[in-house]
Amino acid sequence: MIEKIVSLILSAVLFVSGQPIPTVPVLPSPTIPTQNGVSANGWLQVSGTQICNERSEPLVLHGMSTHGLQWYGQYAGPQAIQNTASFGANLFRVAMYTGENGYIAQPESMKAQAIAAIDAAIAQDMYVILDWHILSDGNPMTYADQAEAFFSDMAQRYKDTPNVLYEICNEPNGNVSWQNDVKPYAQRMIQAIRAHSRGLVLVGSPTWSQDIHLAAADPLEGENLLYTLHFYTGTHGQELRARIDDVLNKGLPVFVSEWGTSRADGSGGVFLQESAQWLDFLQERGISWANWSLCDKNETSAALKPGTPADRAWTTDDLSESGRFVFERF
Ligand code: DCB
Repeated sequence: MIEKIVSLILSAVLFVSGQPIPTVPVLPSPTIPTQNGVSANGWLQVSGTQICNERSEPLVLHGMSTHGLQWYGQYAGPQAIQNTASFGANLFRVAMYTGENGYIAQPESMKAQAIAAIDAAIAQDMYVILDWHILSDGNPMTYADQAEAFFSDMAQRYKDTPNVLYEICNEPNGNVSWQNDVKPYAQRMIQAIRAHSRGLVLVGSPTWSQDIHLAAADPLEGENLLYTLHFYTGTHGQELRARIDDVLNKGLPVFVSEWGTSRADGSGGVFLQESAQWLDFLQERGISWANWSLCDKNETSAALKPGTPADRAWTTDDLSESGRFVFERF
């Protein structure tokens, strides 16, 4: 509203002065390093249930997740990432699907795209999650060999770069167990990553990364590990929040590496009241989050209006209802 008034006054002034009339204000760019960016905070570490910076001060990360790089790769490019940073995000999640014509089908091009996105986020002083986005391949063990080679390579590549967080399995689902599948998979990936990097490692759990209670009952050994909890505010509520508190009370750290303002299928709603309740809950606990997703797909969880170009600055006018709500919360 205030923006509308300001832009109206601006238009009137410029009209009188004979200058061209801008329709909507353009965002500041490029992003300058901020207090909550990597240059000010350095390597992250887990202390108790909290993420801390290099000086052991608590730090919370907020940002966007891409949609699948194989479909919406343009929104993982330098301009889109800069735009996201300009709205105040200090986190960017690069969702590299394994199935669905992703990494397993085209490893070289997917990897190149992921690297380009990570490097663009680094250039914006952001923390960046490299997400091995298992979904239709519900059991992470299915492509454990490929995952191990990939993470070993990437951890080596970014071993001196404090920006990168490693999310080893987006959402295990279907007939998969923590004890027999996800935990042994995680142990393997952690070993592969730790051979090179001390970066944070984010670990999923069965039922689309909702079963953190199963993980907490049989936790992983190691440093700088966090358990991911994913939710969609039109589907998930109090039950998952209670799970988070139980896990925190056990002293284990939680990271919301994906959540949406929609139903769990990415559509329906948007559920903004429920979303506000969720974000307040996370904020009270200092839990970091990334929102699904930065794309213009015709689904309510998408942050951009259909047709929004990826190669220019965005104004709030380019954001969907979900996008406006989420970007406001950065
Ligand atoms: C997760 C996935 C993510 C998925 C979103 C929304 O899946 F990590 O990949 O994104 O949540 O469902 C959706 C996109 C669609 C796309 C579809 C397939 O928004 O545009 O067509 O992926 O690639 C979840 C999360 C939770 C639950 C189920 C799914 N759940 N799921 O609780 O039932 O089945 O994808």
